[in-house]
Amino acid sequence: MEHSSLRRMFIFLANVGLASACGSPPETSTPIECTASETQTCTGESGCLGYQKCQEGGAWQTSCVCFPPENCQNSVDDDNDGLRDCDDADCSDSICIPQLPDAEPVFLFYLAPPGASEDQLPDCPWGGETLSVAPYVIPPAACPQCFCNLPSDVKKEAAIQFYLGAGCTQLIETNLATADSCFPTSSSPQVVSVRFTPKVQPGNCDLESNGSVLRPPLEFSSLAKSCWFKDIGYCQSGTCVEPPSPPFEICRYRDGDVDCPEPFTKRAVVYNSLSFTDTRDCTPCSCGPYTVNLYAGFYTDFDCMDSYFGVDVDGLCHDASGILLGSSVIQSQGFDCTLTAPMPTGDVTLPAPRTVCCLTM
Ligand SMILES: [Ca+2]
Ligand SMILES: [Ca+2]
Repeated sequence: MEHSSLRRMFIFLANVGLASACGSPPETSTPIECTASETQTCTGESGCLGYQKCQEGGAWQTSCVCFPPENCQNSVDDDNDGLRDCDDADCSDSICIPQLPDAEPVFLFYLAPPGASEDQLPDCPWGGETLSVAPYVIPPAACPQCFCNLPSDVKKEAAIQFYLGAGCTQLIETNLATADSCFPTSSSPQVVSVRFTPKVQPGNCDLESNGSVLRPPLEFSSLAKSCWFKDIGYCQSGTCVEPPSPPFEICRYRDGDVDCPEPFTKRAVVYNSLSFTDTRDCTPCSCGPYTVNLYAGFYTDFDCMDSYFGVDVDGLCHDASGILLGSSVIQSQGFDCTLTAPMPTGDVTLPAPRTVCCLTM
């Protein structure tokens, strides 16, 4: 290659290098406006307060998305004006329930008038429970009725003794007579005194018991309904809720039977109706030994037809002088028995009380 040709090539290459260093204009590129995940507020087409997100490539969204209206029961500043729920003027229809120390969250409460039954209570809009309101009375168990009966197989008999002398002297005849059967007297008419001694086998009465132990329901001042709020919001001084629909009020619980400080001036002490422990019962009833009361009737004939006179079958000596004795009958006139009646025992244990503190509105 000639020297001049080498020189032209060098100049060409030098020019190419110069052109690439500063000769051609730069390509057009989008300016970086934002970084990913960044958002900014903006004004939407309707004039609403909204936001734009940073797109890939570092440019803001062209459209402005309006913030949602303030939801007053979600503890979020939905419309991004710096105020949450009840603290936002958009929630003027909701109410801020102040805090109460040592209290549970707010709930809806309905105190029924005395005597109202459970099915007269209003339904909860969302869910809840039935409560029993103090003061209360715990009726004792109603015990079954008990009776003592003379056993049907008791033999009612008496020893009959006739005497020729007064004061039961000179015994002339001894017999064992069964109740309700006529017993002819062979010693008539010489008998001057008589002694009838009961001969009844000893034993206890039979027990008869009617019914079972009844446990009457507790008598409370009234019933109440407690309902949960579906959603509860925020306010700086407490809790943001929707106003209650009649007949409900807004209340808070405190454990125990305690005071309700201002402004919770309405108060009730309540118990969960399902948490009672009932140990009410009755002692057993029982019957003691029986005593049969026998009576002896005397007759002038031998067939117990013509009643004449009578004496108690008591083992004592009875005067029979001047009496024509033809026959006699032992008769039962009832019995005595000691009944040990059942006694109510046990009690009802209630769960720990809760105090309902309601806002006076
Ligand atoms: Ca909200
Ligand atoms: Ca707000």
